[in-house]
Amino acid sequence: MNARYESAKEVYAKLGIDTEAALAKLQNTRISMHCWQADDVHGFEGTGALSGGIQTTGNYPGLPRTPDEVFADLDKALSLIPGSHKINVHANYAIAEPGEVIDRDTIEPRHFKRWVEFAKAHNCGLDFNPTFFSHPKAAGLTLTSPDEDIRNFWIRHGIACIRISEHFARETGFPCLMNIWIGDGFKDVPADRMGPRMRYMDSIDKILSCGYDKSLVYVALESKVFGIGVEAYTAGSAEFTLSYAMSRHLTPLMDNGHYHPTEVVSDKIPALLCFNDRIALHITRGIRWDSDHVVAYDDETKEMMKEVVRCNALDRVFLATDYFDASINRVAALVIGMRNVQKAILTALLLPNEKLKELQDNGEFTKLLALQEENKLLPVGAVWDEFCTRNNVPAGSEWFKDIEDYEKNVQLLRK
Ligand code: RNT
Ligand code: ZN
Repeated sequence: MNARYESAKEVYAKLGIDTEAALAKLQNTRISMHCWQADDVHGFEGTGALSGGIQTTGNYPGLPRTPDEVFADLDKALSLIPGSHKINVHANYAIAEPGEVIDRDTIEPRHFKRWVEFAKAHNCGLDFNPTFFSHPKAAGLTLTSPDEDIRNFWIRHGIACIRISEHFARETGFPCLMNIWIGDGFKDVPADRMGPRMRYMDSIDKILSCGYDKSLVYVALESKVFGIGVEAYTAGSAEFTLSYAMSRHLTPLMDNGHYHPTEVVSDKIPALLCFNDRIALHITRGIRWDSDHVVAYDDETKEMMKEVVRCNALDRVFLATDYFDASINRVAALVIGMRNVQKAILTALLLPNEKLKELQDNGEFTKLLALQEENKLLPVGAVWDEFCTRNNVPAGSEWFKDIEDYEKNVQLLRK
């Protein structure tokens, strides 16, 4: 018996909060861990630089060079993250047979065999993302291109990805979220804002018209306000993607790095939950811009998770991490961000949410503020450590020793 946990349990019990119930809910909450933090979004195609207006910065040693090394790193990360999760895979992580040449429009489920094996071995689900960037045909526009050949190529890619998503769901037993995000846009003031959006609409309509099992695959659409090189205009703006997703009964996806800096996704979550059965999140941390820093246990992460919990929507929100920092140990980056999302969920689960709502409804705003502020120092850390221990994962900062060993014995040997 852990004395710290027992004492925290009592503190919470006095507030009417059941720590065991919170632990059970956290145990059942899967977060989709993005594979692409492992290797700076390179993927396995061996093609050139990252494009699409996203960027990794930094050159920390230990970058994995092969699929084997990526899988080893993901395995290490999962071993330090409590609970069972999902892995979020991008299409550019396809693995061709030796000597086989594949392109984005010819990928098939068999090219992701190792991802399915990895997921099964780790009791993970799999989510999927078409990759509409880092490709010769993505030098300009993709699904919004006025060039029919280019547009058709990317439509074929989208359809290929739906097939792979169905396969993932069947193989793992978990529905697969397939998220469409394109970096299409313009550096400077466009002459035609509607044309690209109409073509985007038509392209996604064509992808979806391939037909798929909606109980297996949830198609999401992610918005973005700008990207590097597309500062003036993006086709997939918030209004476009939300309207499209809702009109086609898809799942809207919000990445909290993709809005104007004073907008907060925490406030958008309950708004979208009023109208959508399911929504999806990319949890990230922007510093000054969509910088994709590792998720911290910060106010907005906590506020977002509070909304998911307070709306009783843990089973209606697809949670995923999305960031890429190449300036620190990449495995540690995965562990830190995933654990922080979990800590934020736990923090939300350990609040007297019903009581606080009552205070609001009764107009008792002084007391509401007082309690909200005092609640910030409740002993959530002791409950979190208990969660880690029960899941056979190091508690506190103990896990970092593993990273130091792994870095020394594995990552730094990759020259
Ligand atoms: C880019 C989007 C998108 C990507 C991944 C790699 O700004 O956030 O989700 O991060 O597709
Ligand atoms: Zn994202």
